[in-house]
Amino acid sequence: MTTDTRIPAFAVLGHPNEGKSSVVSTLAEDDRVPISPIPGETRKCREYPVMVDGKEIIRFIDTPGFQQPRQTLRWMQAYTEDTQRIIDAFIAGHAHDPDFEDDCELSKPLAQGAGIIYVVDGSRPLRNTDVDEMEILRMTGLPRMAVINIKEKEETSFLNDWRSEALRHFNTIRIFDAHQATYVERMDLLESLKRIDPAWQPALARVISAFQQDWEQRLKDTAAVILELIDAVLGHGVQKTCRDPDQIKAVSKQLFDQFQEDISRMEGSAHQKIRKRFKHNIFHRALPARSILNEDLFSEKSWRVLGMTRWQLAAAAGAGGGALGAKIDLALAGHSLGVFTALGGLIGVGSALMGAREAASISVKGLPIGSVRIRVGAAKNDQLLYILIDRGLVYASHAMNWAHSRRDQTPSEKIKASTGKAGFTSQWELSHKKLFARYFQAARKKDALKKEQIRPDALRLLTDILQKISTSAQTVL
Ligand SMILES: Nc1nc2c(ncn2[C@@H]2O[C@H](COP(=O)(O)OP(=O)(O)O)[C@@H](O)[C@H]2O)c(=O)[nH]1
Ligand SMILES: [Mg+2]
Repeated sequence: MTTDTRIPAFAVLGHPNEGKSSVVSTLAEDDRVPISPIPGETRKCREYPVMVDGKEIIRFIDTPGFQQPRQTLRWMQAYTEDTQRIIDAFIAGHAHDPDFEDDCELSKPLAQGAGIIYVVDGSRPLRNTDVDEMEILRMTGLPRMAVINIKEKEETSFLNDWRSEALRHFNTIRIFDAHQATYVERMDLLESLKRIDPAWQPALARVISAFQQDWEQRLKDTAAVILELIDAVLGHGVQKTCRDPDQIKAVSKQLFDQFQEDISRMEGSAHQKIRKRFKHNIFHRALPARSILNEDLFSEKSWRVLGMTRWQLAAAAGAGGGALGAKIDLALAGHSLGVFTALGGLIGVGSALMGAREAASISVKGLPIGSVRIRVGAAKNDQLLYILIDRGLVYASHAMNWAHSRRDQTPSEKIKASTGKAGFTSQWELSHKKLFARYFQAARKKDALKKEQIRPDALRLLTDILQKISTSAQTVL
């Protein structure tokens, strides 16, 4: 086959309900692929092209399951004419027979020379009809791979039967868990797909490298989204003028709440950008129940688990400890004592939450007309920023490892439990912590030049972490 210029196309075939659509969805990273617990819902083939930079690089075709494998095989075995044309002849001979509607439909991409990915559920016993299906596919003479999708993870006692039978009919066999597959596992599958036919090797090698480049770009873009969030947060503050001294406490509280809400909203939209970047367009997968991301950004637990310890913060920020304490700028004209008490009451909440409260600076400035302007933000406490970075990285670790076929809400098996400081930033070596501390400082001072100087290193550090997350295929927190 002269496939060098053609876009590789793979028909995903198998018995109804074995996970064909799940394999298509995960491999094509397309969450539009309908997946259903009801067997036989797919009646038409549907193509899912994979686009990189606006160009189609490979195409997966979802198909209906085999309907009459036994009779189809009998017909094929009895067919004595031009074997090159066996699929066309089968379709022509059964086009109007409703009993073979699905079998004809699934044969169409094969008639056009698509490669075959045959999906079986390896957690159930092998049956005669399975052997028939495999034999049909062998008789097509097309390049083919068997994918053993184990639906019931604990059930592995039939695997050897499947493996030895599949070996008799397929060029390559892979165990692939469609619902749990990570980037690395998808790439491994494509690597083995390369081996199913030498004629397809160059095209598939190009597909793999396009996938890899695209992935690297996604990681870079994710790092940029996280840093842009930091920029936005460092530029954000809310303020209000208050004329009645009795209202200062209430207004301050209101501003604090608004500030927190704003930051949470900004974080939410950054996470959505990351989610989209990993092609999750439709489904909002609930995070695993114990994920730290289920905690509010300003919750006590977020502040305890993520970010850095006080010592680390102090070390990162240098001698000053400017990152530590609350910077409460009370330039008051007149009623200083009252306001001070009010604010003291407001922020004196103790515990780790104290850190959250301290995250924003409050300043109360006297205005000529006897009123005061209360301002909350921008964030003066580096901890908030490290927590945002940690949460961004944690979110990305989930987004990049959600198989597109997963539509349920059960937690991934790859989540690690943890205690104590468990984010990424607390693990950074000191030079990295200092790098970000300098970045925050430059942003606060609105020193654009310095910020731009540090930016590439900051992005590189974040990208490296994302790279590590993606190759270790581990979802943390
Ligand atoms: N737990 C689990 N369920 C799966 C897996 N693959 C498919 N399923 C489920 O099996 C059913 C059929 O899957 P689908 O991909 O639509 O199979 P198809 O009929 O062969 O296209 C759906 O309810 C899927 O959620 C898997 O690897 N693990
Ligand atoms: Mg299906």
